[in-house]
Amino acid sequence: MAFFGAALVRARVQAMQFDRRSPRRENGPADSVRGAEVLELYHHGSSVCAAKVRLALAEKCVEVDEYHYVDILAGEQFTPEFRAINPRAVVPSLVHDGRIVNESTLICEYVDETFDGPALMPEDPYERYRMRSWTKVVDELLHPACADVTYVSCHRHIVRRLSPEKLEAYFESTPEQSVKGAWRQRKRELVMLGFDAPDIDSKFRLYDRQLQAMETALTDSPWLAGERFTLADIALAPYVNRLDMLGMDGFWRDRLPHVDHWFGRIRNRPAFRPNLLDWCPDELTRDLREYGSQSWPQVEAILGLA
Ligand SMILES: N[C@@H](CCC(=O)N[C@@H](CS)C(=O)NCC(=O)O)C(=O)O
Repeated sequence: MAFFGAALVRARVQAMQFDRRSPRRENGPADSVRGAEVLELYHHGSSVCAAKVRLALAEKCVEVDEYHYVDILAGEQFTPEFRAINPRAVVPSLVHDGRIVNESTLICEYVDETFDGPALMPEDPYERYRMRSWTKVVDELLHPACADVTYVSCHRHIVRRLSPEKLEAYFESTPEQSVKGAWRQRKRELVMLGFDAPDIDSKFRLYDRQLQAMETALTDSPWLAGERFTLADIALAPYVNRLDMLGMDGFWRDRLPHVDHWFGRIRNRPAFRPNLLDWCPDELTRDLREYGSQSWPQVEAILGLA
């Protein structure tokens, strides 16, 4: 990761011409608990990692001063300006008074440690370990699987609306180390081959196993890391919501009652709708639902539910 002087970064950030679209923006908390410093978030409407950070900020009652919408399905993440902030060309990035904070899990911890507001990490070291076991599994396993699941079920149809030249540029601009290792090649496979992409079934099964692990944990306690709502719940919420937005709640409905109940409680939190649904533009919400529902019979077959 590149580090820059705060002044240089501030100048670069100010020079950037990111579109500040804010579909139906109503970011929950009315009162900021911060001082005068400036908080900026680079994000996208269907990014699970960005949704995680928006949720953490809202649960913490921290208000963002400037949202920069980076359309990752149109290639806006590949500009030199954005790569100066996020060298892997991925959202989200938080810029706090000119200081860049990347990696969604680290951003969430940074937010919790930096600002006042409800604590999102347990005090007790063992409980904190339990919380981090979930955020680690998201980073290492669930997020890479989710990228495949999302692309093959929906996003491949969206990026294929690009002209052949733009699609080629979209593939070639993707850094090798991006969403995960070898993402440039994998993205191309997922877009061009769909459900015939090598090893795609295993990604849906991995997702399913993680939901089952959640079911086991939630049998013993109301929240993933124990008695309290923590960054573990915040980390998993966008991934369950992703399946829900794809019309794939069959992953857990009538199968995993504790996950169902947990997600119902997550959905009822005031921060949920503004941060996990409303930032997704209507057309993208429709695409996720329609393409996802069309893919569901294949997913059911992969999971052995059909
Ligand atoms: N490890 C990173 C992963 C971020 C990531 O994968 N972001 C996705 C959206 S959820 C992205 O920007 N993708 C851009 C692309 O596919 O080119 C984090 O947790 O922040």
